[in-house]
Amino acid sequence: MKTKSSKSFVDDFMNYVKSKDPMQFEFHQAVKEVVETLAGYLLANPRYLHARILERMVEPERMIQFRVPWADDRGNIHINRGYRIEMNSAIGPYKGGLRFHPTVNQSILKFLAFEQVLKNSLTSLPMGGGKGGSDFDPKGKTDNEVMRFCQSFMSELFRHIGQYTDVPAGDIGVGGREIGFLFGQYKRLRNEFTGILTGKGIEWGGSLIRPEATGYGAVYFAEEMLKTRNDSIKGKVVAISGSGNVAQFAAEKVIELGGRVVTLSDSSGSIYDPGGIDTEKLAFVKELKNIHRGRIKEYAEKYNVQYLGKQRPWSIKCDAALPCATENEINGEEARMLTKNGCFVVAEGANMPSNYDAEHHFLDSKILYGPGKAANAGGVAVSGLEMTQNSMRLAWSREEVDSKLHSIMVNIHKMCVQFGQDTNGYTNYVKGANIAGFVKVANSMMAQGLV
Ligand code: NDP
Ligand code: 2IT
Repeated sequence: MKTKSSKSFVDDFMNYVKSKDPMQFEFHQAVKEVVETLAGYLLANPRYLHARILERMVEPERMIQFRVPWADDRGNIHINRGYRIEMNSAIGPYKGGLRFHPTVNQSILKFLAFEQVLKNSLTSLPMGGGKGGSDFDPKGKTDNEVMRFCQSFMSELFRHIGQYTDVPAGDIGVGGREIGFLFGQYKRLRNEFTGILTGKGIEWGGSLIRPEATGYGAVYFAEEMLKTRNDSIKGKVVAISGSGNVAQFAAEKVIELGGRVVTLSDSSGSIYDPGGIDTEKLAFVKELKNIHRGRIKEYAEKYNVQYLGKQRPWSIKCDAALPCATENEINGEEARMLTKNGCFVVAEGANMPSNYDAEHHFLDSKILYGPGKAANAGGVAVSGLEMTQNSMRLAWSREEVDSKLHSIMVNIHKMCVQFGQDTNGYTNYVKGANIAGFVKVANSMMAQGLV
């Protein structure tokens, strides 16, 4: 094979990916990041090129798309689209969340599934990668409507999943309530009580710490990055976006470790509480979001703090930023604002929250930048631990699961340093995570023949 430069390798590969699916912009973005950081490694290890491993990895093993008809409380009929992308099963059954959000389409799910493959590999647990969901919008729906939707969704999905095949979980718009309805329908159709979903309730096969795991894990990862500079979260001013599952428990862990959380947000705007969100205020947020399903603006009204309507929280001065809402929620300009205001740690609770410019700005600024597939891997890691407990038919204590989660995050950090540290001592965690995640999957694919 003739020698290519990294740049032309990336260009050729991206042209190949784009020619197949020209409109899948989020998928292109996720693949480009990986290919850019892997190019040097691949050119130095041509066996992966000969085997065309990367070309295989960007092609889902299987994609399922299906009709999800359901009736609202007034009897009106709605039709949504359901999906499951079974991306890669080289190291274990497909594993990854389900997202219910109006923006869900093939591009979003393929980007998430592609990230998931490398993320799951980083956890060191035997999980392949997948992602699914629907363009159904749970906002404003009654519990009964959500239940009927979930039952209809599972009435097709059940034939594609299984404890040894594909094990979905939650993501945006899919939390404990939805997992319950989905599990109930699966059990009814199959007449089988097995661990086919994670994020289940504690009384029926769930794991302690799974709800906390993504947020806690992101903060453990931030702590590990800070340790490399003899620093810690204690005393740091932290801006968090989102106010859902990941944001709530990231905030909880920051508070516990002595940091000051000054922002939260939802898709309507952000709140700025300069004094810091304490445990009591966080309990209000959890009730507001998980039970009343209200808007974050109500926090500003209750505690008389500033509400930044239609704005993201990145204009607020902070030491650390934890984006925990959604993809591309930090653009280049916002990234520059963050670092200009002194932010030097970014740990991504969300998947791909920094756009291409933002990510490159963080790396060029040599701040501590932990990309989603490393920093938010705690959620799927504890899902893996939930699968283990289900297989063993026993349940571990809170302390046991938390300590395993902590070790997994420390280990992911270590692997990122191993593969991502440059000769000047700066760790490019993006490069580290991508190479470390890739190697295990690629070697497994090579060992399994042309699959
Ligand atoms: P939730 O549905 O619990 O919360 C999502 C939060 O993000 C809400 O505050 C929501 O606001 C906000 N949000 C969603 N979409 C948008 C948007 N387009 N623009 C602005 N704000 C938005 O989801 P999670 O907390 O579970 O997920 C958050 C992120 O973390 C996602 O990127 C997800 O992929 C990632 N993640 C989740 C894991 C998990 O275990 N749950 C594991 C690893 C990563 P609103 O209510 O107004 O929509
Ligand atoms: O993006 C993710 O890692 C998740 N939404 C969690 C997946 C899982 O299977 O727990």
